[in-house]
Amino acid sequence: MRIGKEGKPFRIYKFRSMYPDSEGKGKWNVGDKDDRITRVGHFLRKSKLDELPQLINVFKGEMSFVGPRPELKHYVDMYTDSEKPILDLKPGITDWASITNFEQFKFFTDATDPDMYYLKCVRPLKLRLQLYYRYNHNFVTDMYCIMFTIYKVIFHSQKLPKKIQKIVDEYKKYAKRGCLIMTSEELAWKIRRHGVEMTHLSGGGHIGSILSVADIIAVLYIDILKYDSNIPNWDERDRIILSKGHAGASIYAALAENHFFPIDELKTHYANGSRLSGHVSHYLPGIDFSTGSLGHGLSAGIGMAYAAKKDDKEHRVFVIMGDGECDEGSVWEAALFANHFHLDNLISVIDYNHMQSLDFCENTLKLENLANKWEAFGWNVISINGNNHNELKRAFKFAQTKYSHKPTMIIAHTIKGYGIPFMENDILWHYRFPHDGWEYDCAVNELHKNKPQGVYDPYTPNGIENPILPDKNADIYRDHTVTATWHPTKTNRI
Ligand SMILES: Cc1ncc(C[n+]2csc(CCOP(=O)(O)OP(=O)(O)O)c2C)c(N)n1
Ligand SMILES: [Mg+2]
Repeated sequence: MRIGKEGKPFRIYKFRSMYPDSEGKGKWNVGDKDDRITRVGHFLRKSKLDELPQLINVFKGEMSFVGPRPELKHYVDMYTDSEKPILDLKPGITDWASITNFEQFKFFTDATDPDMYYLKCVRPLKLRLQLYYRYNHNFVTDMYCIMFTIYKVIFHSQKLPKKIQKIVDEYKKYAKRGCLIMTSEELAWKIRRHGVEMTHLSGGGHIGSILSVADIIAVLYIDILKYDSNIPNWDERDRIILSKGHAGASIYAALAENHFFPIDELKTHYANGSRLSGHVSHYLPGIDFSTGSLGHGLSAGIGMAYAAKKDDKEHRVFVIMGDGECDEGSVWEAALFANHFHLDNLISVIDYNHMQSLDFCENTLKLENLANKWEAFGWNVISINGNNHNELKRAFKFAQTKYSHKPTMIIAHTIKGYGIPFMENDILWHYRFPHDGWEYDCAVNELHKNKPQGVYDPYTPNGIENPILPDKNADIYRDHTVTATWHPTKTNRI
């Protein structure tokens, strides 16, 4: 059985290539030395003729000639929100992923655990290509795909269409440096998990701010930014500035997960003498600009974008700011400059969580209507849900339109503390770190409730057994803003 359009299961027709009763014995995935395959089966699989009976599925209306290859149910169950649109299409006999092939058999032959290889090495690229197909296919590309499939089957050619080759090359670059591709959702989860551990161990940091921006950073590092961790200062890399530098742990985690430095070093966050200072430090490979004093990142990014234009360079500059940070006058001076010099190579994001350090932004200094303000300053403005990966990816893709002659501002509506319900929208967690006891135990277990399958938690692989729970006096689910009526620091002025 396979999963078809809109998640409906159907029986797929295939020529048998295995001995009877082989299914379910051992692995789901099959390498070409697997002794469950018959001799004729080897021939059928190599020549791809085992797929031919799927013409019956096509005539029954369950499949198309071209479309994402149908998956087994347990793999479809693992689809993240941004992967689910693959199910909008009828599955097909061939697609970009199947013609890419990328030496699947070789992978499986060498693999001691073919299932793990499928999960970590084959599936990520396959899903990328299927999503690419989902959003870019039309009649002409389908015809091209069919012809290419026939060509490859006859000539066993490794040649690929240019666009597909580009995606595969990107994948191989990752594979070469030992990094198995992650989805942005997986990286976001890891950023959150590292963030909890780093702030817990160091007794410092801004966990609410880290959780708020984790999705933005993850989408940038997985789907958008051009970089090579082997050459951190590569001249053509995209530049990125986390202007809300107090959330530095988020970008440190993304860099470590992408092999800029060892993951173990994350444990030194905030420690004396560590390169991972509490606020973002350029002593680390992959960091373009130190931040922490709010209000400077946009100006620095604009300098970089302006220089890139002057030097005729193709790279882009990304700046992530906080909404509270927009209280700084320097932000608006920079806004004028970027418009005046038509910096369409500059993409900025505001992590619009409506909170700053002690209160809601609107109680501190009114920002509304934020989108109108940036528009009035001449920027291209996109408002989205900044904790939704699909919306983030679409916004960044849209912002990539060159020659618009305008800088782009993505107003990303987020939730401070996102991912750990008792921290969400509670200002307490701007400065407070998860302490020993229920705070740490519950934070970890809340994250584990939404852990994507296949992601490994290096600190508490299975979450925390027998966690300490908050007692009835715990300071939880209360309004901790300075304007809250009960608050001991409430002043008459406010
Ligand atoms: C120039 C400057 N003033 C004050 C601070 C202290 N400070 C640290 S975080 C913060 C609030 C930032 O809020 P926001 O930009 O909304 O970021 P969030 O934590 O909500 O993501 C402040 C005022 C600072 N780091 N820099
Ligand atoms: Mg904020």
